[in-house]
Amino acid sequence: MHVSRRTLLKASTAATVMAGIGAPLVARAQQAEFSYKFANNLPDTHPINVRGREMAAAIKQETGGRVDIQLFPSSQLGSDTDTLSQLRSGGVEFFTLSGLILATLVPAASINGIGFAFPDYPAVWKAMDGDLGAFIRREITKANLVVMDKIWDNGFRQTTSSTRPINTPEDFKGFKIRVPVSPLWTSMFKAFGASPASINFNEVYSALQTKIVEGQENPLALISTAKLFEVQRYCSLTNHMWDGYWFLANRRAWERLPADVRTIVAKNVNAAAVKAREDTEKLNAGLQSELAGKGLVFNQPDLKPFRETLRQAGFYAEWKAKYGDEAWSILERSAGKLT
Ligand code: X2X
Repeated sequence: MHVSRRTLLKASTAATVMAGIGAPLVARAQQAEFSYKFANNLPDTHPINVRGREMAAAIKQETGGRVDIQLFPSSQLGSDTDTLSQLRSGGVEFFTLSGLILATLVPAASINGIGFAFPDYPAVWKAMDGDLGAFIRREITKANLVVMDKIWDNGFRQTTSSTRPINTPEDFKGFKIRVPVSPLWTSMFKAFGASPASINFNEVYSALQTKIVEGQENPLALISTAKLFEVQRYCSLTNHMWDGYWFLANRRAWERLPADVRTIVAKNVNAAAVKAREDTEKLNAGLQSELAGKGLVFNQPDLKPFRETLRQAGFYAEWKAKYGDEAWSILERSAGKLT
């Protein structure tokens, strides 16, 4: 059972009243040597937070209570772009962030989000646990952040809307769609002729509810856990990109941990990432009927014309030039020929 510090303090205050001065020692003994914050933008019920809590408990136990990781789900410490600044300054020690948003700081980190690059999950894990992931992590390290080896799954992204389903690339024309704060996302939806608006995830529900935008795109696990189905009518299985979360650490906070403690933390974070991948993948595969039951109307568009539209708009050529030949050839080696 998890006992939060607040519960413990409350209990010890009560105990002090009843039993005198012995009890506060219990609270003092619980003060961890390293008390670190782990922030993310996901609902408490999302696999990343469920596995994240297990991970924190295992780390606390294996370090004999020296490391206490507190979770802050649902952007409680600020939007993604705010939290990235706090991570860099050291106000937040751990943060899971989409590589595509991290690209505002590390441009190469968005490369796995290139439209229609990966056909399926096996191709994703081969790339992200292989050369492509290693390349991205080197770039992240150059930006003076610490990154764990295993990326956490967000998933293949689907398009939802309150106004119309997306059946063909033409349906995107003029479509007011929320995208995360990331040049790649904006560029891709502009290539479709849509009107993308960059909005952090913590404002997405209300942006959809108040119809500031017509639609958004996210994996089914998030459409479900963030209850976006309450404010959307259609869900088009566009599978247009795969997106994942890098587990990042502030470098000074990481280096304050003794080497043996770092080993325990990294081992547990990576193990939790792998477990959360399985949970999220299952949710993304199995949620369609549940969401249909809640009123979302699904359609499966033919995806070939979408990729062709991007090609004709010069999207692949433009991003190949931005990432450079080396990065692009690593992507194509794992994902297949794109240009
Ligand atoms: O902001 C989003 O849409 C989300 C939750 O999928 C990401 O973190 C990229």
